[in-house]
Amino acid sequence: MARLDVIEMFHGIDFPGHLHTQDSLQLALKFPFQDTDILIVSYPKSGTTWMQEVISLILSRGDPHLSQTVPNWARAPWLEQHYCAAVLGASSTTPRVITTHLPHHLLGPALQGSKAKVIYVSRNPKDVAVSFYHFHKMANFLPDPGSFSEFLNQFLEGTLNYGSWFDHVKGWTGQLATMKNLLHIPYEEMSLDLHGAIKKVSSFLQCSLVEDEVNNCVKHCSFSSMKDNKMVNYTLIEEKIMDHSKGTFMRKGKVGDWTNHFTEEQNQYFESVFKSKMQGCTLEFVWEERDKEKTHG
Ligand code: PPS
Repeated sequence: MARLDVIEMFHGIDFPGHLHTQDSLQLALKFPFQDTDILIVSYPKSGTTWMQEVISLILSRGDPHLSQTVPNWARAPWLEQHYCAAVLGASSTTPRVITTHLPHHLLGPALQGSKAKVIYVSRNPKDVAVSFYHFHKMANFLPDPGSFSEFLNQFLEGTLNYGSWFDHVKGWTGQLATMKNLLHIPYEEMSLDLHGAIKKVSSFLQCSLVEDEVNNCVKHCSFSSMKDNKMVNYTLIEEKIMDHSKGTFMRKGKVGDWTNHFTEEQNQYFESVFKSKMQGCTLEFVWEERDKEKTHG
């Protein structure tokens, strides 16, 4: 399914016509979750693939065999993409691991009453914007990003594919007080203490690991291991869909790369939009000391 120039507008949000159809999006909203399901939720470029790898490794108790032989999209398919039903139908593995970029206001009703375990991954939106910008250059199913400045404006307006980062983060993290089966893990926490993050996720999944198993998970989901793993670095995807001469999916894997892209003016504008859009959001994000100092005094 190429449909590289098709955009599917669904409930006011643009999705790439490559892999998304009106039917696949509609089906996702009525998905019959099982209580044993594990759902990874994120806005794009927030650490989705990393969490897919963390979970695969936790479930295999640190054994990398599956992660090194089965592509991430077949281990943890995107619920809203057209091949999801086929992937889930072909496997009888429990628990099922499913991924989604859908916002809570669309997917929330399908999860109502379900005990499926939901892991929400967030990331500093400035780093998300930078990562997404570079991804737009290589992903031929996404529009040409134009200049970084133009792209950043679209990010802040919420008009990019997959919608608004602000709505996404507010929508899902706003459920933390009431949804017992929801865990929020920031990318920065994984970056600062991957070992601790893996233990936190494994305990949430009620799959406790011994120290050696945790260490194996850490080893196989490090940036360098994943960068070399064809099953997660997207080099299996053909050139006309992802142009690998224009960038790499596993690009830098760093916290704070935004400082290499934002001008002071862009940073100030970003901060003002952030402040107004995140008003009323009580969640404290710990992104990075440098960022905190720079932007919050
Ligand atoms: S997508 O397209 O939405 O599935 O992208 P996603 O996986 O959410 O985000 C891709 C970014 O995550 C980085 N990444 C990692 N960083 C550190 N360690 C590990 N193991 C890791 N795996 C993926 C990846 O490099 C992208 O970030 P940038 O900043 O572009 O490097």
